[in-house]
Amino acid sequence: TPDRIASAALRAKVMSAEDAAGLIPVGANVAMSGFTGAGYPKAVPGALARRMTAATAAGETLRVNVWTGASTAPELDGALAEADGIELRLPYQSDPVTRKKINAGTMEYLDTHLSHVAQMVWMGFLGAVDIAVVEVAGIDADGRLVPSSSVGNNKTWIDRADRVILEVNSWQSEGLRGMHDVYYGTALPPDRVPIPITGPADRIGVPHLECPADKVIAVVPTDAPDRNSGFAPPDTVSRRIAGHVLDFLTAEVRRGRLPDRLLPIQSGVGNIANAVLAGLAEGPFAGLSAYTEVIQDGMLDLLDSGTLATASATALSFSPGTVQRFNASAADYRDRIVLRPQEISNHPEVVRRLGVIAMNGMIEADVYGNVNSTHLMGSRIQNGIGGSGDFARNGYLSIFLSPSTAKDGAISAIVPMVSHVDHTEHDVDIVVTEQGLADLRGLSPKQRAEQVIAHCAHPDYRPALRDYHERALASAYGRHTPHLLTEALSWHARFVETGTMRRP
Ligand code: 0RQ
Repeated sequence: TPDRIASAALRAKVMSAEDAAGLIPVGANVAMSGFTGAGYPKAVPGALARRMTAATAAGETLRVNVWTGASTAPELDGALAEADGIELRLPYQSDPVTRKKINAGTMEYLDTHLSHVAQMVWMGFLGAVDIAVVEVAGIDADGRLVPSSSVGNNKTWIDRADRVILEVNSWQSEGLRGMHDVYYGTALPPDRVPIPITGPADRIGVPHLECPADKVIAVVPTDAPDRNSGFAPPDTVSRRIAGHVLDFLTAEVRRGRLPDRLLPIQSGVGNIANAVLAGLAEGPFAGLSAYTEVIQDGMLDLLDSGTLATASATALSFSPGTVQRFNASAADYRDRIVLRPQEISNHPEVVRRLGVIAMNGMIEADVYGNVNSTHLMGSRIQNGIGGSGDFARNGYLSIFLSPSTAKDGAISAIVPMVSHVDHTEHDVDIVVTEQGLADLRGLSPKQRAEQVIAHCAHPDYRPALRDYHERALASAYGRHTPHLLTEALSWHARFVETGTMRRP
């Protein structure tokens, strides 16, 4: 690891994770690196969690607020949540222990659009960044930092923090050097200028992070892999969903509403998104581009096959097998992959300009096209909105995907009224389940309901949805978006009471 720390000034600050964690004050706003299990600090959070547990045993309380790029890993979110050490968490998580504490009401969680976090910090809406803990892949002799497998909010964390702890992870591939594009041109209103990206792979910044050496209070060498969770091989349901999306895109090209090479694609996280990417590999497309936030296995396969020419993102999130292959040849991808700060990878201005095709998973949609991406039964958080809103509202096409049922059919993903709204009917163009695809563009609410019920609902729930819609049409207070107010959320209530949305 000393090879990775070329700056003598920073090499002098090398210390253990325990010593570094000891520098984090009680109650601090701690801004950490990490995005979808990539590029998060591997050692200091665990050491901080041990300090917290020791404090509790001694009758004291040591809690901090934790800000990140997006989701991290058991070594960060899991360890700190287990130690009951997080007062408030933002902006996205997918950790089981964290989820449990949030839903038990013992941890505060602020679920924010990922592109908004950096500007919120610059505007002072969230308070001061007391300390940043950032993983890098190396430190150059002049003190410049080589970013790691995600960029996330790291530029903002380092710029705004009073003190910075760096973890230098020698597990990260040296081939990452030069892949990043860190834009230092952002400003606050009224001094903003256009973000000069007109093509998905444009480079507008520098390949490193800048950090004054005197801000750095500790440097901790590590050698540990990213989370690298695996993907389930596409099953029948996800293959069908992918098939509907591909048929739709092909038809849009035929109708002249999309170019042959489509428009830059954005794909969410998870197995279904991965299956859609696998489907693209089998389709007729070549030379495509991606303007997205995460590059996962499916996208790397597309880059390898030439289906995808270039990909812009803020993080790499591979399975254990794929990351080995990638790390061994990362340098070969430098001209095709650009990793940017998340405020740029998800920037509404750029997403709108490029005309991104946004494809994201959802928990449920209602018959009128409102989408819930985050809450189970209206109250229990699953993960968070992540970047889905950044892309959905501003994309050229906004597509939401889900199996038509969850929990072995006990839950319908198509409901009379969503129990929580992340993406309003105004932000949703297409809803897809394994049953089919509903194209909601240009349709009134009543017309949308017909499409969603006919094409997306599971046959077991279709008659009940039709019945609801017909009765609402006949007797609702208003007939524009007809609802039966005392019944609209009764499916969710029934599930909470009986364990199924099915009628007895
Ligand atoms: O639960 O894990 O207990 O089995 O939700 O569902 O079907 O495996 O689908 O992995 O694609 O996740 C919306 C959560 C879908 C995800 C969501 C339960 C289901 C299962 C996962 P189990 P699936 P996916 C870019 C974009 C928001 C962030 C986003 C997500 C679990 O896509 O977090 O889009 N999106 N970011 O059983 C009860 C329902 C359910 C349900 C699913 N209707 N009721 N449970 N589940 N539907 C990436 C970033 O921003 C970083």
